[in-house]
Amino acid sequence: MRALLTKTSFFLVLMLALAGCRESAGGTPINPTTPTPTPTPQVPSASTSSPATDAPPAATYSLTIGTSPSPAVAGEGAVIVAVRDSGGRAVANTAVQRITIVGNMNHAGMVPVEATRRADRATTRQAGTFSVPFNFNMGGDWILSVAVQMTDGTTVNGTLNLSVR
Ligand SMILES: [Cu+2]
Repeated sequence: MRALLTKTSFFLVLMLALAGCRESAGGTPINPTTPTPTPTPQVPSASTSSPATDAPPAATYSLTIGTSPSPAVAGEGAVIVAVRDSGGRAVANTAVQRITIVGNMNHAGMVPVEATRRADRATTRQAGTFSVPFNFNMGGDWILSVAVQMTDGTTVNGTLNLSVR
């Protein structure tokens, strides 16, 4: 009886693992009849240079990062991100796709706090300025890493070091 139970639970674990694989493969079902592709012979590459890019130079943007309230206090608040173009002008809200913030602290055992929001759900009264709800779950010194995904496919990164009361 015990042996049967063990076998059953092993089978369940296997099923879960397979389901996980399927999910991570983007929903494509695993086809067991697919032949194993013949390994391509490894031709040593003569060139070690990075591949050339034909894309035009990406527009340069800059970020101004702040908090609400300011100065920041422990608890639920918001991170305010203003995106400007190379000329220092605020970008149009539609030029921004998504804002992601990872907050970390330099003490051991800190679990980083992550917040992400679609730009069109983070707009403020000011064009090109976005507000992302963020939980400063403890006081102390924080490092915010902000990644702004632009509609043109580029990502603009910025950091803010701040002290949270
Ligand atoms: Cu902490």
